[in-house]
Amino acid sequence: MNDARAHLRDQLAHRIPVLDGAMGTMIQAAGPDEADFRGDLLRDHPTDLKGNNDLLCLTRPDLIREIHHGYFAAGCDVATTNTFNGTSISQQDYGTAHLSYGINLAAARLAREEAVRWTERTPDRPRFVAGSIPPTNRTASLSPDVERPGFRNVSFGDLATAYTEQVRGLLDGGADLLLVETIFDTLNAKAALWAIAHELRRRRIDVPVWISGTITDQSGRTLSGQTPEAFWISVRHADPFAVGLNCALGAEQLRPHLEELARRAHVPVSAHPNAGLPNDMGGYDQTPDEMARLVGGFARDGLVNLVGGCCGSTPEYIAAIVDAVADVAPRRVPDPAPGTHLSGLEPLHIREDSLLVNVGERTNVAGSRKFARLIREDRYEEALQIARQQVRGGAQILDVNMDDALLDGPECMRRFLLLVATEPEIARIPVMIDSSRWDVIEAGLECLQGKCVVNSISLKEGEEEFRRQARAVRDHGAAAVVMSFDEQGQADTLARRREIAARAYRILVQEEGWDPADVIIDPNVFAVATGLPEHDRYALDFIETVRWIKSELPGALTSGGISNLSFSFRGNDTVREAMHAVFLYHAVHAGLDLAIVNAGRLPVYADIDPELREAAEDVILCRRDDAADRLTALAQRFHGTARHDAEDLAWREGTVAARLEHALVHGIGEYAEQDTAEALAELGEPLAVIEGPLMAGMNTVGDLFGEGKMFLPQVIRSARVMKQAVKVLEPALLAARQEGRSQGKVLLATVKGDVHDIGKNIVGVVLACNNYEVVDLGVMVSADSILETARREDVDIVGL
Ligand code: THG
Repeated sequence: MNDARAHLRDQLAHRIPVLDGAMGTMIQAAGPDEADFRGDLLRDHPTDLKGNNDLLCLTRPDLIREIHHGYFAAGCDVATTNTFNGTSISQQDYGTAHLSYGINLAAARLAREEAVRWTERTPDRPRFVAGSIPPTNRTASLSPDVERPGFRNVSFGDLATAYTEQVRGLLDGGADLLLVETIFDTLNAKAALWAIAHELRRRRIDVPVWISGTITDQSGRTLSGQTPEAFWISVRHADPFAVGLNCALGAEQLRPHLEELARRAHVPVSAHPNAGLPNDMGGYDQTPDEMARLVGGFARDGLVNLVGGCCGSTPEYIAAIVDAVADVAPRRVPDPAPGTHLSGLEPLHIREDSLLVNVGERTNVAGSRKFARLIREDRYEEALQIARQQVRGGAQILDVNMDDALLDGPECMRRFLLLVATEPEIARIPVMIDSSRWDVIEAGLECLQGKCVVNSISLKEGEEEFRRQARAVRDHGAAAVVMSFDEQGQADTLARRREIAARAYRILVQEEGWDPADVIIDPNVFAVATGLPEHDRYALDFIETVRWIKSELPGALTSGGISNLSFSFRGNDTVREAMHAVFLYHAVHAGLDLAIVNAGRLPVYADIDPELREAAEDVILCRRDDAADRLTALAQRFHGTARHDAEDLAWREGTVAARLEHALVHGIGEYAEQDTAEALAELGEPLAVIEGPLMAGMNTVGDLFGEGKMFLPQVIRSARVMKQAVKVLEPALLAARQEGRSQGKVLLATVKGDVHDIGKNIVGVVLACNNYEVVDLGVMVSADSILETARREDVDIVGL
């Protein structure tokens, strides 16, 4: 076992080790100037480097070493490296991406040297180095452009490449642990975890991985919209040595989220909050004693196994925290919760006593003519509507399939899933990536922050390929459907189905170390009542295989694509749905866990016409030789009673103001234009529409966000609807504005390092509507360019 792991494990059994405090705060206090940041190395670098703290590892190593020294002297056990902007992605902003490896190498060496020195002084208390692996300044799950929700400025692949380089530097420099921290987007973290797993495997070494997320607002969610528990489910495949929360909120506000994590995580839990919330000047007012009292409270209440500080904390704070937790027993680490745990933005638990899990089938180009047409015609927004229908119809997992010879499968999968990620109502639930093509599955895996299901892998191409795919699925932290296929073809008898299920289970669970709860076996649902007698036992054998799997392959789940069953009755939905209901009734009794179905279109077994039910049952349970003929005959009578699922449009009945508010709060764009036009006709004046119903709606959104009842991805949708509405008003606004006198000139910009401009854009519109002249410099704007423009344009106000 790795030394750090063994030592920390011993320590964790009886005390609460302490991590250091903020690096940035200490650097800021030391006040290095531009020349310090440049050193000799970057004397002639073309852009400003001040603020690129990580560079100081190369150009002012003495300063960084001194900071580590200060924290060890304060009594911490673990130092974090000065690498919070250490990926090539973050370094790009400064034109120093090529220095990433060297920065990380130097950073780990510096911390290591200091740790060794302190370990020599206090051999009974060895000190360790955690390589800090940051979120970077981009998010793989969110679009930086409100109007293009499917757009991303960074991909999983970009992140994995950058993280690999960082991890190499940190490991070569002697980091004992790898700390993936301040995670605001779990997809970024998953790319880091993927890179770490690959690098450690390549080196054949064991290094403990520590994962720490961040909750940035009152919604109690990560920036990309996950609850703490969904976050934990999404990263637990990395088998972390500890998981925790850090940064953003101070200790007081972090507490409820920490409690949720501590209840769920079966590994040690850490907390290194900020020293309270920043004040108006960006400083921190909480005193070391106050922070230590709160963090000590976490410890006394059994919530944590490791603590430390984030922004605003200094050696004084850490010394106080070391004191506060010195004699407190660590949190008792619970056993893992039994069952299968998946996640979208929210968790999905499948336990032994769970009801059947409903997997929505219609987002499948092979399973819905309408979905196929929308994808082919590039109408993704409308295709999303089908996903929404599945969710509203009760789907708990969404099956997505883009297998069509005429489509670019990986690209369609990527585009659709990236759009799904921006629809909180849909992204709430986990995705099932349905494809027989590995490149499509991989494209899907790289787009999902939650723990998804791969549908499917099989022994079709032999054991080696099966193992290869299984490992890749696991590296991405997904569960997998295993189809009952092997080198000889698909299993269509009870014996063959059992044989393949047992073999796949043995390979995955006994040989590859899979948690059986991540193995979902599909014994093949085939069409029955086809007219061929050799198909008669298909349904019954499926049900019997399910029963056998549930008793003989402990922990594994079972699944099936139910609509396949009734292909011979295509066009007759009444008969098909009756067959599905009867089949599910028996399969669920046998232990079926998941069913891929048209969510919302399953009749209740007891509601089916008794005559039809009996005929369907005869077919499914293979009870008589003429069962198929009898059902076919009966089908004529039950033909064509198709219903259609109407959306709940009651909200359309309200006043125009109420409708606009509803659309803003729920992020529904479809009617925004028509309702805004109606409001304009009613109120006569574009400004009245903005200041009246639109602002009222946005205020409600603001209130809900403030109360933690909405989270960022939902607010982004509201902002999109707002934009749609404002666009309708723009011509009238411009006409109106020419009449009024300018109230003044305002420069607006989103500062360098940030691409999120929702707030700025709304402020810009509102100001423009109030006859201010707005100069909008866009996003990622440098201080120089802001100052230069402010002077040149002679503005009255600068808003950043
Ligand atoms: N096992 C696993 N995955 C699967 C299947 C399975 N994925 C695909 C499929 N089978 C399950 N999904 C569907 C989706 C739709 C239909 C059948 C199975 C279906 N569609 C109508 C039809 O073809 O008649 C479409 C009608 C329309 O176009 O509106 O029946 O078994 N692991």
